[in-house]
Amino acid sequence: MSRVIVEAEPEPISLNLDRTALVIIDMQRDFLEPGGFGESLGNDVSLLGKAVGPLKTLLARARRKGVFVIHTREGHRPDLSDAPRAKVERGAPSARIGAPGPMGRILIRGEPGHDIIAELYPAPGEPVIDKPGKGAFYATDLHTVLVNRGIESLIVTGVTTEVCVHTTVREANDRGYRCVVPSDCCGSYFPEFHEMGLKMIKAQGGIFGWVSDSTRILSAMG
Ligand code: C5J
Repeated sequence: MSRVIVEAEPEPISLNLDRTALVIIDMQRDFLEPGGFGESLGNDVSLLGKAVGPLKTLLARARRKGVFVIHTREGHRPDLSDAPRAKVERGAPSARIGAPGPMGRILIRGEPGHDIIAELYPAPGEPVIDKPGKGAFYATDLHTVLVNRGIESLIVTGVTTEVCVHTTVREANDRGYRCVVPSDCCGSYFPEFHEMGLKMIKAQGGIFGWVSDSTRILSAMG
């Protein structure tokens, strides 16, 4: 057993690295790359890009230490049969799920913009969970994959802090996982939402989990 103590708020968290997964949420081209769907909506994608460097370092260390790595992608079937109308019929018609975007149809599986950015591309054998919702547990087999690996703790990273990362942490907490979020390995188009999202996780004695950063996690991992 490889147990480490990670400095975090509201208190240090003890992780058995053999039973910990690094979960990388939705680091997709359309959310992060200049010229993608996120930027076409007027967002400053460099705010998300700040997370790539620290996350790349954490991913490399996790791989070296044998920590289970899992990736997710938000998206839908090309025929939109798994996309609720409430989600599809939102926003300007040209910016809706399934509409033609700058990197292919918006949030459709198999389109270039739906793919994971090159810097964090999944290695062979690392599961990729295609999720139709914001939370990575909703309508996916993520829980089964984690249970089968004996995972009890998650390092949750990715974008965006207050949407898919937050929803996933809440879902994970309800399913009994202990979650730590490295603040520099996630990001939001809205810096104030990023800050508040992290505050919400660690408030009230860690109501949904713990917040740390890549430096403190790397130092604990060794
Ligand atoms: C994610 C979103 N991944 N903001 N999606 O957070 O729609």
